[in-house]
This record gives sequence, structure tokens and C-alpha cells, in this order.
Amino acid sequence: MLTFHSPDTQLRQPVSELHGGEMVSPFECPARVEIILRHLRASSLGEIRAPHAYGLDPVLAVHDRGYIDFLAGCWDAWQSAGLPGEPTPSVWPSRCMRGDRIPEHIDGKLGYYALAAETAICAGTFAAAQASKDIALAATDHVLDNATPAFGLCRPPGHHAASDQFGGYCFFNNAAIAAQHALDRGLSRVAILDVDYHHGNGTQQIFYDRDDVLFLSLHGDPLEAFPYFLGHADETGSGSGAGYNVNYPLPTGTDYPRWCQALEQAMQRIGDYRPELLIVSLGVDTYEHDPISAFKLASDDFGDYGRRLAQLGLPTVFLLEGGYAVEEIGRNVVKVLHGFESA
Ligand code: SP5
Ligand code: ZN
Repeated sequence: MLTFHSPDTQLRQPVSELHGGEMVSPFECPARVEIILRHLRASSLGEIRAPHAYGLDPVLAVHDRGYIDFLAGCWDAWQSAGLPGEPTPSVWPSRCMRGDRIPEHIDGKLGYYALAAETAICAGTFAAAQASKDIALAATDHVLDNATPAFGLCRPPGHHAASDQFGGYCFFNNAAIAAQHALDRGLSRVAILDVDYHHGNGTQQIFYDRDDVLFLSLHGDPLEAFPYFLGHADETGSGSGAGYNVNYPLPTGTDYPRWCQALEQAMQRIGDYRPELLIVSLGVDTYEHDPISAFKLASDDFGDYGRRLAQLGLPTVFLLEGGYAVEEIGRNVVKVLHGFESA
């Protein structure tokens, strides 16, 4: 299985994350990619390739133009405003205020275009986000051109990014951009299976009223876990998308047998849909020792579900999302890919 990777993803190097009321060194860090690369190179999975640049058109197919312009100019605007730290949202158009006017001051714009406060923007964020979606697009093209699976070593991750909001370490929704790209290439049905610990709120929002993308997510119950305000089981899609959004919220402490039961249900639903492409939003923060998550999957479980996913017999592209047990992230990712290939 080919991997797509770009060194430009490492241009995202924020220094701060708001966590537990303190500023800490970000969990979503460059070392994640270094360690995955090391494990990929030591494995028999195959070549690691760089993507070409696809430009912003595939991003505009999914994200709002004003949002993209905001991301492109945020760092400079923050500097010009004379603000000392990293651009970080701190105020929102919350329920009791107006959300129909976009502030001119960068501090206000950040609140308008953010869905959470933990994610700071740094000088290289926009460039890294572009590299990340190029990886997703190149991996997807490879799958469609060659009918073989591929892995996109995306960073920053994408699944929390909504059409005009960043947060949860995500800026461009790589899986959504890849799905739309596949449809624009002529496919008529794409499924996105999100196995990251956190609900893929951005992907859900982008395709919520559509039936050409089936979105399924296994995740920590939003009553107990980030992003808290989306991801319930009664969110099933709207309009022509009714029935094409499927959430499997699972409780804190969920172990592999329980998780796997939900996976089998999701796989059944995917099989019934008969997609021409499966995109796996591959977060390995379901791991038992993940520092910010609460499921109990062991390393060997990753190989097991990789093997199961292969039983669908679909053209499949894996795109990296979360996973913050940095020492073990390479092993766990490679286990999924290996399991899939060996099946
Ligand atoms: C892509 C991805 O996995 N993003 C995750 C973003 C999570 N951000 C906020 C996490 C809040 C964590 N609360 C920790 C409770 C520790 N037990
Ligand atoms: Zn996650």
C-alpha cells in the first residue's frame, strides 16, 4: 500500500494548546508524523510518495471562500494588530449574541471562524493545511486510478473542520475534500467511515443534507467527549441526506468487543450503500493509552479491524486524523494498514 506524505505538513508547529485550564505543548505535534514514517519505512507496506499541488479549487468545493481567506491571512493580521502570542480564539457569537456579522478585528474574526479554543494558528498553519489536503487528494487519485488502497499521512487532521470553521486541531477537512473530488471525477456514491475517537462533526456538517456521501462515525458520546455539541445518534441527515448520516456514540471506557460491534453495524450499512469509494478517517486515538481519549483498544485490535475493513472489498483510502500516544502511534497506524493488506 502506497503512502502519501509531504514534509510541508511539518510547517504546522504551534507552541501552545489550551488544555485543562493550562497552556501546554500541543498534542497534535510534528513528532506524530516522524514516528509514523519510521514505522512505515520499517514495514513491508511499500513506497512513500509526495503529492503534487492541487491548488485551492478542491478546497473551495467544500469550504467557504471567506473562511479560506481568513486562514490565509490570520497570522499576519494577528501580528499587525500587535498581539503577542499565537492567534487563538477566545470569544464567540454564542447563543445570546448575533452570528450574522463578521467582525473586522482579527480577534473577533477568530471567534467567528472557530469552533473551539484549544487550536492556535501559527505562521505555517495555512501551508501545512494545504499540504495535508494535497496528500488526501493524491492518495484518493491513486486509489481511483489504480484500484489499490492508499494511505494519506495527513497532518494537520481534518474531520473537525466544518465548511467555515476550524478547531479540534483541524483546518481543511481532508476527507470531505477527497470525497468531493472523487464525486467531481465522476463517482456517484462515496462512504466516509470515521473511526477517530472524536466525532467527525465537520464531515457530518458538510454532507448532512446529501445522499451522495454516506457518513458514519464511531466516537465517544458527545455528552462525555469533545466536540460535545454534535455526534448524537438522532443526527441522521436532512432533506435528501435523510438516512445518510450514521452516528455510533459510545461510552467512556468502551473496549474492543463493544467498539467492534458498532464497526460491524457500520460495515453492514456501508455494504448496503454500495459506494464506489471508501474513505477511512483513521484516528488511532481510540488506543487505550491515548492521553486525551477514553476508549480501550489495544495495539492488536488495530490489526484486527484493519483486516475486517478489507472484507468490504471496496477501493479504500485511509486518511490520518488523530492519535496522540506519540510513541505508539506508528505501530498502531501500521497495524491497521497491514491488517487491511494482509486480509
Ligand atoms: C483530530 C482530533 O483528534 N482532534 C481532537 C481535538 C480534541 N481537543 C480537545 C480535547 C479536550 C480533551 N479533554 C481531555 C479530557 C482528559 N481526560
Ligand atoms: Zn480524535
